[in-house]
Amino acid sequence: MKKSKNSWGKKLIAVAAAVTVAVSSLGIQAVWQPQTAQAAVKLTGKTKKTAYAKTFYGKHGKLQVKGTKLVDKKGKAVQLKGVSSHGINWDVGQPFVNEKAMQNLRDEWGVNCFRVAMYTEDYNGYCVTDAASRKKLLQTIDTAVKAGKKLGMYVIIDWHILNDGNPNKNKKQAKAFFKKVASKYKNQGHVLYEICNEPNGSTTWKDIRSYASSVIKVIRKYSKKSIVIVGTPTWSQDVDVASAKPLTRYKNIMYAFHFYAATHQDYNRQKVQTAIDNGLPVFCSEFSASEASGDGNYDFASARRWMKLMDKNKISYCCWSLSNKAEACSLLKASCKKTSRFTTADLSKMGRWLVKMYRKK
Ligand code: IDC
Repeated sequence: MKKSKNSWGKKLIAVAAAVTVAVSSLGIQAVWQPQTAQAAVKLTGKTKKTAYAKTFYGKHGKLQVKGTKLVDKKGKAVQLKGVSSHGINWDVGQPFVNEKAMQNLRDEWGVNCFRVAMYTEDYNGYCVTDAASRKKLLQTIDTAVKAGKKLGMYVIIDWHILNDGNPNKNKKQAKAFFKKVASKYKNQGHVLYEICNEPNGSTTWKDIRSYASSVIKVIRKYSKKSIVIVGTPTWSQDVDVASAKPLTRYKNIMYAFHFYAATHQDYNRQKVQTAIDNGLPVFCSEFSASEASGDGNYDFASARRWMKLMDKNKISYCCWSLSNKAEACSLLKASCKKTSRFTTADLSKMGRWLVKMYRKK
């Protein structure tokens, strides 16, 4: 009885897969996704031993920028597949930044890069909180950097401006912060710096260029070659604008592009294409299939179109966010009370979609 149930299940999956293939080969966007495909992700929550040389960092080492691409120590193009923390200044973000969780992402999710998002002016952010909390924020960054080193994963330290629309508003604090982290992590080849998450409001590319020049100068005093990701106007969407006048003084600079697939569509895809055509190295340090609010509906068909564009151009990406907050973009269910050892049942619909996609690559 059990056996025939299983084989019926398998037949159903096969039929569903055949329908999907047939539909997509007709050039029609498959909006309908069979539930069975979602169920295919199986996570045990267990960790695996991996020889360092076999880890992503072990294989590729320190990254550089060549043309529009990220390349490894041998000059071979690489694409990072990442997950971003939620804000480490919130309790829906900080607890998930731990070595075990990062190892779960490495071993079972197909992730090779972890972004530590530290808000600057939102609640308990680095520029508005007290000394004790600032210390804790720095410790959380340190936890991620150390875990990344041990696990052979890349780690992005993200100065997460948002409320403070213009990065120049807290430029002094930014310079002091990047002095601290760049000097501390100067020998850590797996660390990347993202210097202004999402400039917004009336912030122009000229404003950002001026901010970036001063902050990169500080980073370069200590870390001569690390990758620095610079945010772009309109919540890191205007990479086309940046591509008309990129920063030229320093090497290994990339430009942030963010998309939320249910909001951002062809108009934004064209911006990325223009930037690439103009030779700009783009890094997609945040994305989700949700709306830009981080909540609302998913648009997986749009997300698939985005991934196609990213993969074709070998653009690296990080998915927002590793959290159990009750919002669509969270990769964990709100009912998940664990901070590591995630199993299939702990993943949200977004989490299951992401893992399935990452594991295929
Ligand atoms: C959102 C979080 C949400 C939090 C809010 C704070 O998901 O829980 O309350 O920030 O304002 C971004 C931002 C990122 C946003 C995310 C979703 O970089 O901070 O996180 N988003 O709105 N840009 C586009 C979307």
